[in-house]
Amino acid sequence: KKKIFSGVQPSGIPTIGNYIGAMKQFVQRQEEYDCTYCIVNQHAITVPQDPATLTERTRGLAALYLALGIDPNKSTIFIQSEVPAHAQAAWIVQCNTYLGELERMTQFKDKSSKQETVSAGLLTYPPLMVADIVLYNTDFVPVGEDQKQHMELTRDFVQRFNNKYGKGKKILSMPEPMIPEDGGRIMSIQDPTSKMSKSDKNTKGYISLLDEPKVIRKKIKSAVTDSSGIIEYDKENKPGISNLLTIFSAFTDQPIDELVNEFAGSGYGNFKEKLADAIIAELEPMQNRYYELLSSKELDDILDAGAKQANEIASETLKRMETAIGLHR
Ligand code: AQP
Repeated sequence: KKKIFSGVQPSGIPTIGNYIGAMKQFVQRQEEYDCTYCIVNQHAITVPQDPATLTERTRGLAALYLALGIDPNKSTIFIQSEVPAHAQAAWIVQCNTYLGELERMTQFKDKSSKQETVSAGLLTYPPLMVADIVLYNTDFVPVGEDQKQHMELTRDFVQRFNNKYGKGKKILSMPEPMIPEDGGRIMSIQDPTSKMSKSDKNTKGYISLLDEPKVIRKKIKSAVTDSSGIIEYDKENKPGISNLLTIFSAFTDQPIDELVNEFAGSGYGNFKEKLADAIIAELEPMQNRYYELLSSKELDDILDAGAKQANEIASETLKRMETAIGLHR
């Protein structure tokens, strides 16, 4: 089986953007691929986090992975900081990545412009991501569009590392991103020109996977549209309604054109009500499972087993990297 690796940061409660862009695929791919899913808590600390909240969200994200349908008998689920090879490999990656490459990353530019002080870790976030991916001999990485540039950096690194240290042999596998055709970039429902983000200060801009049904209805009702009242897909001129159509399509698996036909002549009010129904129908049963799992011992057992499995594979790859560059006796 080909190998998949991906992760989500416990920097907030995941949104329907994280779900549509990445997490939904985590579940769908596990039959066909050998999957490893990480809770990337070391990535989360590249921006300030409250320690207690971070701990709580880390456990919460693990419960959410399971509640969404990731099956620990098929896939490995673990917490990044419980596998030391990530930080160790990241150092090797940093020493083989150029400052200019990192300073060019749009996520670094975006996120650093929003911080009062910028940690060195925010700049070296992509090398840690490279380490995450290469440690598991990954073939495919299901991610949203915002990670495309980091994936290109990962591929450049793998090629460079293999060329420089491989002596004709392949040390690391070359990974490829898996980005959904529609839904790779879900926009804020308050400002459809900016990306929906779980750490957005304006909580009305996103729908979190744990929002209660009545909150979901309220947020969808107040989602920004336009004054024309016509439901059509036109990303440029009607970004608000186009974003809602993309979300609708992701939650019902109905193609966008079909939805446009179905809602022709219907007002935005009715459309939004049906959209909220579709989101709630998918999220509500998942939320019930989440609350059952959150305080269970089963969750700890799964995370312990996951860390053990991940450690085995990751330390093997790390050894290979260290040996290749001369970090051994
Ligand atoms: N708006 C989005 N649409 C589609 N996919 C998205 N992803 C993020 N936002 C969208 C994808 O979700 C996965 C997990 O993201 P992450 O936790 O690694 O961090 P991020 O990309 O920085 O996402 P956020 O929600 O914006 O988090 P914060 O606010 O903490 O920075 C990734 O595959 C990502 O592409």
